[in-house]
Amino acid sequence: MFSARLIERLTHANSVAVLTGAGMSAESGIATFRDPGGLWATMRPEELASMDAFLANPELVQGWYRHRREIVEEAQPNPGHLALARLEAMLDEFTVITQNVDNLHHEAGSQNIIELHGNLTRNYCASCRRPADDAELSIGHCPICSGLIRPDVVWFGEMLPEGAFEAGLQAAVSADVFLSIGTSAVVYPAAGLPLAAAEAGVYCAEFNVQHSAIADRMDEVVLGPSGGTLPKLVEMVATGRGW
Ligand code: BJW
Repeated sequence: MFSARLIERLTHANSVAVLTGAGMSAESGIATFRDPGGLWATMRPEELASMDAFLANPELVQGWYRHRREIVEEAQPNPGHLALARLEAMLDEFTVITQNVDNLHHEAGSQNIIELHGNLTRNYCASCRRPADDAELSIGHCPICSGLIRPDVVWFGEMLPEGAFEAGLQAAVSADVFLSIGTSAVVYPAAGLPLAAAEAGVYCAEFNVQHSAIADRMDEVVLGPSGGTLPKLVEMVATGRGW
């Protein structure tokens, strides 16, 4: 399942960075985007996840995010999330760089998390940028300025949170090992992180149920649901490190 090289590298690593995508949370019951049956199997991304879509039909977009938020609030971290939190505890430096907006790395106990695409559990006013609560999202308008309330996520064409990509890039290129987990690696700039790590000579492994768009640039691909593969990997590393 894993190469001896990956286990060896992780057993002696000081610094590890991981990029996670929607597949990481699939086993928590949260739909991915681009898989069959995923969030975008029937809707085009630009129809929901862009400012143009929001302005064209704010109620549709607000309703879609309220629905996803309800699912996220019911969801629990899966064994893959817990395995990453366990691995972090063994290492000097560990960075979770996530494209996910579901808060499950936090709930699993991971400490050093960079959220590239925001967090679905927060909202703000698109006009005055004041943080907004759930009730305000339900009403749809800001009580102060009447602006539209939106989720604190990054839509297509929007900049990532200030400093997030730069911090992720620094973690990626300075790591001893980089893991790309449960992402199709088609959305940039996030997909540039494993590529930058590979370019910098960092040992890179992909964990996915199928090959991603950048699988051929990784040193190895571990096929299988990450809720199964990651706990096995971390158990072997823990044994090797005497944990
Ligand atoms: C499993 C599994 C299991 C299943 N175990 N695995 C360079 C080239 C081309 C385009 C661009 C470029 N640079 C920028 C762009 C434009 C654009 C972009 O990338 N477009 C491409 C899609 C063509 N990027 C942007 O617009 C970004 N902003 C930006 O670049 O700002 C600068 C700028 C500003 C202004 C003008 C121009 C530039 C922002 C991107 C924001 C993405 N936002 C979303 C929505 C977030 C909110 C929400 O949740 O609704 O983020 S899109 C969506 O895709 C979401 C995800 O985080 C992201 C990535 O998806 P992910 O996580 O990879 O999911 P899937 O479904 O694609 O894949 C799941 C994987 O899991 C699959 O591989 C499965 O096999 C696997 N899997 N079960 C392990 N159990």
